[in-house]
Amino acid sequence: MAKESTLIIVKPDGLKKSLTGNVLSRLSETKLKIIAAKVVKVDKELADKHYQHLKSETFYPELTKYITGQIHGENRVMALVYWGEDAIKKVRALAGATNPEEAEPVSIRGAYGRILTSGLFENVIHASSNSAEAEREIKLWFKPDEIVYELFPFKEETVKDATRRVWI
Ligand code: DAT
Ligand code: MG
Repeated sequence: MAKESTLIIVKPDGLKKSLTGNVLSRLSETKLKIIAAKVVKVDKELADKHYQHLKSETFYPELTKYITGQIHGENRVMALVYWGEDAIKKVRALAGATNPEEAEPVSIRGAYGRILTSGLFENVIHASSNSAEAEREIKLWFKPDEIVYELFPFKEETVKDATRRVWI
């Protein structure tokens, strides 16, 4: 199996419950490398793109509320890219099943997840499910300069008269 990369998101419940350290400790068991990390405020547009394959599901409105922080009053997530041998499968195994009730009790979702009254699975982390999804998701959440490895082909653009924020 070749080296591959995977996207992990510590979701708003993970931040609200101060579980970031616990999640990263569990992930360090994999011996994979962290090659990108940042804290992100998720807007509806990013939520829709990230969960584009689930738009027709009955739980979709709750799911976008969840990832944009409207359920926890915590509009922050932590996004990370892990890289190494069999990264996608290793991280999915540590994460556990999508439904926290069915997840192995020692998995991240089994230990820290729960099912909300609405029926939504509040399951602490997202982890890419295959290499095509991992590439799509990493490109959605990170710019080339935010990742320490050159994972995917990129191009350079010169942006003229662009406005950006700088420290005063
Ligand atoms: P995963 O996150 O394990 O890849 P997914 O991509 O199918 O699972 O779904 C994305 C998220 O949506 C999942 O983490 C929790 C929620 N979800 C999925 N299936 C659900 C269901 N049947 N009922 C409630 N929430 C669900
Ligand atoms: Mg998925």
